[in-house]
Amino acid sequence: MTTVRIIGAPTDYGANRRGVDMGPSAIRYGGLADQLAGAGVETVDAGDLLVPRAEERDPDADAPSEGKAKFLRETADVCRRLGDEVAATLADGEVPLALGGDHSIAIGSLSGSARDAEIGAVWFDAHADLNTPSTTPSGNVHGMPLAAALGIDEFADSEWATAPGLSPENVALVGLRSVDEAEAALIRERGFAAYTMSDIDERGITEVTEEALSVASAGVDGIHVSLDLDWLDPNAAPGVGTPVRGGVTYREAHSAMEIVDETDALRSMEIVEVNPTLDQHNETAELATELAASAFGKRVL
Ligand code: 4U7
Ligand code: MN
Ligand code: MN
Ligand code: MN
Repeated sequence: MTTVRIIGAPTDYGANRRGVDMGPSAIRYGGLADQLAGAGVETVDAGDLLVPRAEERDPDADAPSEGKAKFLRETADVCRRLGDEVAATLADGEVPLALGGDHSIAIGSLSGSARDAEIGAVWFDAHADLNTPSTTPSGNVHGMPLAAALGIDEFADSEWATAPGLSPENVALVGLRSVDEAEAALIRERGFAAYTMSDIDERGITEVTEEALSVASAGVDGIHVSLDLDWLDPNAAPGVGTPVRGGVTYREAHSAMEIVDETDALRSMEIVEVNPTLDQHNETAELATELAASAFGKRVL
């Protein structure tokens, strides 16, 4: 039987809106353990990593020499600890499920997941999260985790460059509809497997997700699934910090997570960017728990 270890990473350093730090509580309260039980997996809750309050920190304490990246020092500290937890979970034969927090925590989960293995990654998100301190329009690190993990440009010599554990050929982005110019250039130059909402409109969620998963899982030990709730349309997931219209529907999201389960390559996962202060009756957190259950094998019949 699969055992899923839940690791909360209640950060909001990477986002410019307060509230995503309440994500792990909201997702647990939204019924995560029951949903996963319904998927037939055992769960262990490792609790939350300790995250100092942003108000007590200087966002520019570790500012890069060029460009900007707010709370980089604090983010790096959380990601180091999360990476250790993820690696330890895998070493114990369990599947890590990290709960954010903002998407910057993916730097930690990816580095932990790729520590002793070759991995692929599927990025379900409205955004590409491929900015670097010099290309970011906002300075928010939640727009940079994929660039950090791939060691792009300024991140090349950083401790986060998980390569060769994660290689760019095994990265797939699904559901894109808000991509900054520099990110678009990078996607074209490096030939990332990137599927926009138009691709989903034309080809359907099943074909696109199957292709993304086959790209990510080709020749690797397993895949990391990164689920940013703003991947969904704001109608289905209102409680997110950076909503973008025109996302996937409730049913499409479930269908994609069911394909994740069927691919049988899931090594680690994270659910990020749930913001309870913007939510309605915790529905986005509840949706997150349902999607996790689908990814871990829950079915109606
Ligand atoms: B998320 C943005 F400019 N690209 O870098 C940026 F549009 O983790 C948004 O996907 C990033 O929610 C969104 O600030 C990060 C912006
Ligand atoms: Mn994201
Ligand atoms: Mn996003
Ligand atoms: Mn967001």
